[in-house]
Amino acid sequence: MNPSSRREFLRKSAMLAAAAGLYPLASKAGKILIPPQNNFQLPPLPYAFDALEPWIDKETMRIHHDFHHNAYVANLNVAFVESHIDVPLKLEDLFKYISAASPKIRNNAGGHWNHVMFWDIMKPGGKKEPEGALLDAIKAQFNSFEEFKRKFAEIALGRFGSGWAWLVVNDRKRLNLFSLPNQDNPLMDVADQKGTPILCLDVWEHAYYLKYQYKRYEYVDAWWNVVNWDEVMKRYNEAMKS
Ligand code: MN3
Repeated sequence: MNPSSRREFLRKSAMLAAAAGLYPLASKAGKILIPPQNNFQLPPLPYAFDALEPWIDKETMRIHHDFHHNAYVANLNVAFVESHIDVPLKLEDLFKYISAASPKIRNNAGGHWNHVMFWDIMKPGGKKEPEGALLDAIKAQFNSFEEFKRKFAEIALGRFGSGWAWLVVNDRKRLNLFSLPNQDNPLMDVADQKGTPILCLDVWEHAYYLKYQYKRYEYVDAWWNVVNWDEVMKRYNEAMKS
């Protein structure tokens, strides 16, 4: 092995070790005290199940949070026990090396993290549109807020099967819109487009089928009424600073 390919080999090995929780995610920090089967817990929904009515119905929210999201959390804990690796301190760290983890960890870590973000970027009675630096950036890149919404909806509707639509700040500090399949997210090394997510939309059928059936376009259209623009602007400003 020549010196440069040896360096590359060592670099990749270190990344795999980090993904496996060996370094520096957990073992350097000492023993993790929480029992592994309970490392991840389902956070409560930040509002009542019926808070997003009439746009997203109570029953959909209850099932989505208490059963779907809960299952990702439960399965994630099981996946770490099965894999015999330490649990990372932060999922964001794990995502950088997720290609080295099992499909069960990838799907359920994404499922857990994405839903926490999804609940946070929604709220009842929020602003109708963003303001300040984010609105300026949207207008500069998409011409108008309406045009941005049209493009975002197009991406959400264009995702074949299950997945998410994402708005991110990319490494050039530009906004970018795309969708990813299943529970993948833009922080994962496997994602074909990456960035810091500031807005996301779950377009799995479980997110809308009870109320909207096959009419995903009606769900996407209604969803704009419950976007928590204060939270999205906060995420935008943090992404621009980092
Ligand atoms: Mn979902």
